[in-house]
Amino acid sequence: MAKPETPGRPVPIDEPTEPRDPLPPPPDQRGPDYLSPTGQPTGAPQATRAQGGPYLTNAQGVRLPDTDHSLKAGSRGPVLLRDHHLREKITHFDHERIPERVVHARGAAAHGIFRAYGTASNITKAAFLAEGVETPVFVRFSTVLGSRGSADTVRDTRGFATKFYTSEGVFDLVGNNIPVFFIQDAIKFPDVIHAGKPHPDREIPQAQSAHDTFWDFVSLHTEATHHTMWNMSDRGIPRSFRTMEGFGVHTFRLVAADGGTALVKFHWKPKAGVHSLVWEEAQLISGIDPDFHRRDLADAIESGIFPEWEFGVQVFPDTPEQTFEGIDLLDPTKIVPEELAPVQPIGSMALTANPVNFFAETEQVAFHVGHLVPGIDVTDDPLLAGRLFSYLDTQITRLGGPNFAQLPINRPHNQTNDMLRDGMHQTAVHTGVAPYRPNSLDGGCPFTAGAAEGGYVEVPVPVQGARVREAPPSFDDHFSQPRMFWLSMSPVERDHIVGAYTFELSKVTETAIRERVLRVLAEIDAELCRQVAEGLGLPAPTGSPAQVRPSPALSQVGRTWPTTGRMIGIVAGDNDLDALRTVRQAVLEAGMVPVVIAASGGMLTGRGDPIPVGSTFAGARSVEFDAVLVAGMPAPGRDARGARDAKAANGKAAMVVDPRVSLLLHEAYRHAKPLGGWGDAATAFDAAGIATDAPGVVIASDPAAVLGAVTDLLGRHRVWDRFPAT
Ligand code: HDE
Repeated sequence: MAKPETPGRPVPIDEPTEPRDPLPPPPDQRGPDYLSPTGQPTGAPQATRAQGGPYLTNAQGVRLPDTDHSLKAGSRGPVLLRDHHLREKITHFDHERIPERVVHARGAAAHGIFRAYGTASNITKAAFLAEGVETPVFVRFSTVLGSRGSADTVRDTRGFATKFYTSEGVFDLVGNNIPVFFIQDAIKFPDVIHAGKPHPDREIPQAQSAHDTFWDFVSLHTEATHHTMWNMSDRGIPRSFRTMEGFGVHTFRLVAADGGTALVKFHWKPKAGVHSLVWEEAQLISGIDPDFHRRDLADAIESGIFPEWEFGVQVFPDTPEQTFEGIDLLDPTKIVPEELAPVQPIGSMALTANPVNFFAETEQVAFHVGHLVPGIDVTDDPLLAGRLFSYLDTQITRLGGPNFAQLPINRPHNQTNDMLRDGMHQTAVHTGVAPYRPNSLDGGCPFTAGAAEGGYVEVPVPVQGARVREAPPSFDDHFSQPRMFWLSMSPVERDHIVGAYTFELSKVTETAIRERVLRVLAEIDAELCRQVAEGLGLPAPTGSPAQVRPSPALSQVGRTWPTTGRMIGIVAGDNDLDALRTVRQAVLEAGMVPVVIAASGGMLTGRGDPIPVGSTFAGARSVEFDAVLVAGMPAPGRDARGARDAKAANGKAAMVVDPRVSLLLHEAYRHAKPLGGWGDAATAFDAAGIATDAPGVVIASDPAAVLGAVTDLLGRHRVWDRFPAT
């Protein structure tokens, strides 16, 4: 039936009697083409549409004639209390937020697929680790200390939590990008987090460890020294989630089909290599693009450059001592060097799809170290024991009750048949009258499953001991592994560590705390301690560092990695478009992302097809790129007042080079990024004060050769020999 027409209102349309798809938007209201970051049209995915039907309704399904005006007594009169739509809309909005995670609040996630090689089948019966099995996964990366809205590139540990939706139930590997933890016993977790979080009076600093309480705690609890050392290294400022290693941290126990057990440590190895930012770059990004890591992950996946990791295990015999080569496997502040126990690959993971709704997926996902499947069990690591309690507990507050496993992102993909009932936010309509067992009313179902039917049977490890509040003597060594880490670093990585300690401690106001940290550093290495003390203007104490062997596998430097997915900024003008076109295409073919940076947006036009401008001198900053090329020499931008002023004052180079290009090149140079150029690009480098024969600066007449040389340099991530280490 046609609706009556209201004067001054759009003409109503016939109501459908059956639900139907959203009406197509009129041509003048169509959105822009949906492009991936590489400029490929992708088309808006079906799931990103907000509408589920042709008409707006309220929560009860009643169609609404208006959602822009409250119900009033006359158009200038008071709003009426009986306006249910107004109250429902505002009330729902008022309750849109849930508490953020108490730690790891800031995160980003993606869906993917895990494929098992089958190489672990001799040590675990876990079905998802059998050869060729593919398992959907959801992975959330996070920082630890910052709030939900904090910047991505702060110096911190990163969470690396993976939910495997296996055929036998959900397995969560809730790991970090650092293989050790601050504390050896979960009972100290509130202490370490209270110390790391902003000060309770002013609530500053946000997402930083550079403050008194953090350093007070870690210098008083020297078991934190190893983790802190990793934080102060380049691992604390990853280039991308895609270039981070992941670690299960604790030792786990695997159970084979024949009942045999082995102890293991889990590792994720990024196929793109392990890469970091430099500290100044990380700080700049915090302001320029606080969403840097989140954006990088989403852009890469959307462009089809799927981040990949290899999954591996270090395997140790399950002896009663639970040690390996003298290392206590239950101590989460210790690693086992890969030279002693190589990481054996058992599968690989690719992240292939972005979440379509951040809240429903990334925010509501609930990980738990106790989500285990047959074939994987925990050990008596006292840190792990506390975690087994904490995660379920925290979800009840965060997700508002005990039924969070029913949320779509948390639901197992296999059948569940629990007898958990009722409670806040219960969405299932359970049938039957006998949610207990055994019963005779529901046909005796469900039955329990022994190991033969795929039931989860805990390993019957004997337990004994007096009830004491103490740690074993093997937990007392707090310095030999931090020293091993320090000795394993290349000179440039050591420079970065010295710089990080000096920076952080210079933000500490209490001299007593700085002095206490120096005493800890003296136990790691005299030279490290001396250099940091010098930077702080304090005397360097002496210590007695242990004799240890380095573990070369800990260094990020010296290896060559694929460059897929790297961002190449190309500064260009309208001149020599043929070379630009060729290089841009070659960058794309190499699986990297070219971003043409020009004086103004739109298209570069000249001979041949126009070339899209990806960023402008006003919008681009060096920190967005892994390498920068100069395609010929661009003229100053339209609003480059600095260039015109410089033209009056200075010589030839400054006359023609936009100062924002100089800043871009200079920053990229300072951050040890590969640089290249052809044509008259040397002028731009001259203007930026960069020697064209400096390490990692490739100027040549053949653009393809320049790109080749820059790509080779990028394979080693940064040109560290540009700044020989002290
Ligand atoms: Fe966590 N941790 N944690 N943690 N953790 C949480 O659980 C906790 C620890 C880790 O993306 C919380 O759902 C205790 C080590 C990640 O959703 C909470 C202890 C490792 C994430 C919690 C630790 C982690 C969390 C807060 C000391 C690396 C984010 C929100 C015994 C192996 C997961 C939540 C996500 C989150 C407790 C130590 C990794 C409060 C008590 C060690 C990656 O339950």
